[in-house]
Amino acid sequence: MKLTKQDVVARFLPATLAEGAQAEAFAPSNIALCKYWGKRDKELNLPINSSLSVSLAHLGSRTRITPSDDGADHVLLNGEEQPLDSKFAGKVIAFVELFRRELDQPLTIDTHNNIPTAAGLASSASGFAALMLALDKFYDLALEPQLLSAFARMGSGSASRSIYQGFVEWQMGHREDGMDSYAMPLEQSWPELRVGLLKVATGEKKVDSRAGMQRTVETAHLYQSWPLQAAADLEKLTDAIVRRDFELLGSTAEQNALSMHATMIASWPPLLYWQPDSVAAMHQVWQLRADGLPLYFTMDAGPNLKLLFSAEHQQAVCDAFEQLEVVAPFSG
Ligand code: 2P0
Repeated sequence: MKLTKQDVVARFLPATLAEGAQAEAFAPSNIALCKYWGKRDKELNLPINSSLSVSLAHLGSRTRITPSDDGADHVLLNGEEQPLDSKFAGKVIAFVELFRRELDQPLTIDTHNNIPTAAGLASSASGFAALMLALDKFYDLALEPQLLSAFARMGSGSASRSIYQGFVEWQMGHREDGMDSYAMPLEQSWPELRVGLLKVATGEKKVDSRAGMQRTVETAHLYQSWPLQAAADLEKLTDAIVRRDFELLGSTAEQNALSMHATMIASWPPLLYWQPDSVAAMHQVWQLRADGLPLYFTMDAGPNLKLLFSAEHQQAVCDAFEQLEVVAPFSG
């Protein structure tokens, strides 16, 4: 029988928890330089490949948990109450239930994302990481970071990486219960590194990451090459970070993203997250690079680009791309 999230989490918790008073936690968004794409276990969000990301410092989610005084759960997002039968509230409550179990304590879960909505960034990574960190405090669990990461992963795979700031590697692991599939921070920092969030289009995407990666794994023959590509890229990125080799970092991240998109395009029905403006922006990056600007991009399951460059080139990059939101991941 397949293990469920409930089975796995229960093993690490006391039989019953004490009711909590209140707790609040923040977790950053993250951008993968080596992407997570494809699962070997959908229930536990166990990946087919290891991945590596950089967290976005102050951009992310802040979640507050308080006891609710009217006998019912409440889920708020950016100050607005979400119906309990909505997709968002359903996911939040299902995750809370992994910990609350038979405790009869209704809660208010209040999440604020400060990710610029204009940047079209996904917020499930920071959202589940912040929720996990808040639950850890609320129930006074004092879990180790590796457990926090493994549990956050069950909410959303990429949330495993949002437990930490800086460069983060999520090792795929091999165990059936997934407890060796968690993220760890790298010790290296890179103060001059900049990530530029370039908005191409906003609005809900038609196929979310979860469905998109499943379709790719099931229908794209090209996907067979992905785990090899990801493993080689992860090694190159680690080397680039250790040596602070920006060209190696940028070129590897860009090729990794385009390789992931190639597997998406080779799916059936095809998955093309790009808009015409995404392609135009890619050509603009390539032209600027040909003209001598060290500038690279990465892209996720959406039309927007994330630009990678060094602080010394920020002015030139901002001149080329108006309204770029620039993040310094190692600023603090
Ligand atoms: C990543 N993405 O590594 C990749 C690149 C999107 C493209 O992680 O099903 O929202 O919740 O585990 O974590 C988005 O996938 O998917 C993602 P689930 P998740 O950042």
